[in-house]
Amino acid sequence: MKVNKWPGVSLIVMATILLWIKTYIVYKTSFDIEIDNTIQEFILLINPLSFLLFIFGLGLFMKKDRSRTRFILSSSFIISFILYGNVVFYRFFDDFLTLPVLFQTSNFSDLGTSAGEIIEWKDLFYFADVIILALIIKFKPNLFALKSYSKANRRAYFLVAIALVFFNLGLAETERPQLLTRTFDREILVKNIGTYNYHLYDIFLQSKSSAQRALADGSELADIDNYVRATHVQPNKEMFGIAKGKNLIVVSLESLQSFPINNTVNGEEVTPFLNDFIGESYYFENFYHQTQQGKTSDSEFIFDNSLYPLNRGAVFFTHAGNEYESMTETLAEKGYYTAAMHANNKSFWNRDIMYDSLGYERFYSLPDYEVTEENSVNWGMKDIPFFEQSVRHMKEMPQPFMTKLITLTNHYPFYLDEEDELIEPYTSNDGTVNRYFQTVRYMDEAIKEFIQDLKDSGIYEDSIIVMYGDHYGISENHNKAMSKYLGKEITPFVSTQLQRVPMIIHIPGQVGKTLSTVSGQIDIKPTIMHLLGIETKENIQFGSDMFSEQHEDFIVLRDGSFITKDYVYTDNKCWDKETEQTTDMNYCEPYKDRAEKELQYSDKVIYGDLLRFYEKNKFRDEERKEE
Ligand code: GP9
Ligand code: MN
Repeated sequence: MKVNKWPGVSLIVMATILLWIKTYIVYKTSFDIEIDNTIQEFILLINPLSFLLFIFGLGLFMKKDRSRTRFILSSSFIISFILYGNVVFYRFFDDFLTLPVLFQTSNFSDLGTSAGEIIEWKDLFYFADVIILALIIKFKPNLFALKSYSKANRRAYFLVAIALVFFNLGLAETERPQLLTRTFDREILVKNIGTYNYHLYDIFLQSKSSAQRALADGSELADIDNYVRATHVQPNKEMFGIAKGKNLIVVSLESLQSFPINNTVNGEEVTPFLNDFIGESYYFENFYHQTQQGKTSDSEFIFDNSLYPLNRGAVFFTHAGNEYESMTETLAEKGYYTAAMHANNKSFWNRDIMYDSLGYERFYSLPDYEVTEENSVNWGMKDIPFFEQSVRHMKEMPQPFMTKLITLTNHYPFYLDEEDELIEPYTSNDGTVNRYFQTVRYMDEAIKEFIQDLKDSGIYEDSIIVMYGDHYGISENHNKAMSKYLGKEITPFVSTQLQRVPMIIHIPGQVGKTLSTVSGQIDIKPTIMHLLGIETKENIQFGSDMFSEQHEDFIVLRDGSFITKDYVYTDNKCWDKETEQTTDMNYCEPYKDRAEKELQYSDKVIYGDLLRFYEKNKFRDEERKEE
């Protein structure tokens, strides 16, 4: 009789290999995972392995033959079932399962009616490996006879599994830096860490936020509400309701900072159209982005809620299940048709789920656009065709509507097709910075055509148009080239000033002007709501009307830096705006506590999901009673 040197292991190895191969086949046949290069394909191939080795490896701790085989067979079935669940979900929603979605049963009411259509007999193939395994166990039980094996064997086995985890994570990290802290997109996660590890990660995220949520009881709200009341400023009365009943068109300008505005490269204007457009609009020249790791999604979050995003991760991912009081939802209540438009995967930044929470009625995403090889570059659809097709959709919308368009071409690494290069690149050793001016120039052209299109279709005169830069495009890694362009050293002060992004509000019939109040994305919601004639003083919000005479010159960035009328606090130092040098900390001191408090309060609202306890007027009624 042949002696099996690793008794029991052969069953584990067989179950692992079968399920591994099957998972890879399922990746390739049942999901639409985009692979750009061989390293990505390789990561996709190995990513199920570590998880499977761990789970099946638990069998090594089982002494009895029977319990081990039973454990392996049932694990194999359960894992296959989860995989199959994803396949079915994907057929219907074109997305991977997440825990919150599983519990959002409304999603499944649609699914229930058509379950018969999406589950087929041939789906039994998804369990082929489990069936093979069961047959082997039944007919060749001796193959897996048990002998005890040493601790050393077990240790060696798990060391291999652990090494694999790190190998996989290492590769994934080079392909996608900050994969786990930023959690971009389910497809990217599954592609890099595998569908099983992705579920573990999802469970981890979910339980962390559930715990924080469970510990909150709403008593925290009184302090926060007091703070918001105390810092509330009266909106500008003359501007209140000035755009009442008009459509609201919001354009999120990808990676556009303020420095190219009214500036030149090689003697040519970088944003010729915007420079003119600003002349007939309100332009806020000291307006800061307040985003962190969630980039575009963070700016969207601030825009809709006037709350700060989180310091780690993207709140769009981590707290999509929260109760919010978004601008979009309020507008919908006031009779607006509300839509978001972005020609990308709908699950990028978890938008599909978060937009539901924020109350968007419709999300025009990738399938709503005709995207071809020719009209795409860099991250996807080019801005010009994107705007063009978006206007076509807008013509079909009931009015008044609120729509948010998210541009994409001016995204790192700033690549363009030659025919779209309208100006020469900048000349430095840094290709990123050199190209940035060209992609910004392209964006300017796209906006020009967009505005013309809106005019031609008669939408322009009935709409207010709000455009803002979502976050920086040029990071501090490019200080050298930026220093050459700006002709000065990039100190932490200059870096902070570079966090300014354009903010443009165009109101038909208004002449407009340039305003220099220190403001930020946190102010967008109250400002727009007032223009549309909607009161916001009953809300928990950290921004205020930028048109108000009382609007304070004070903005807190998400990293704790802040900007006042005359000073900038960053890098633990206080800087004088006039001299651009560090100055006595005493000038910044009075604002420090406040900046910290704001961020903490905002975080509390999100972590504790406090808005679910917030009843408008409740605190005010109590105040009145006390009076
Ligand atoms: C992706 C787009 C870009 O859909 O919004 O995201 P970013 O990397 O800028 O956050
Ligand atoms: Mn962006």
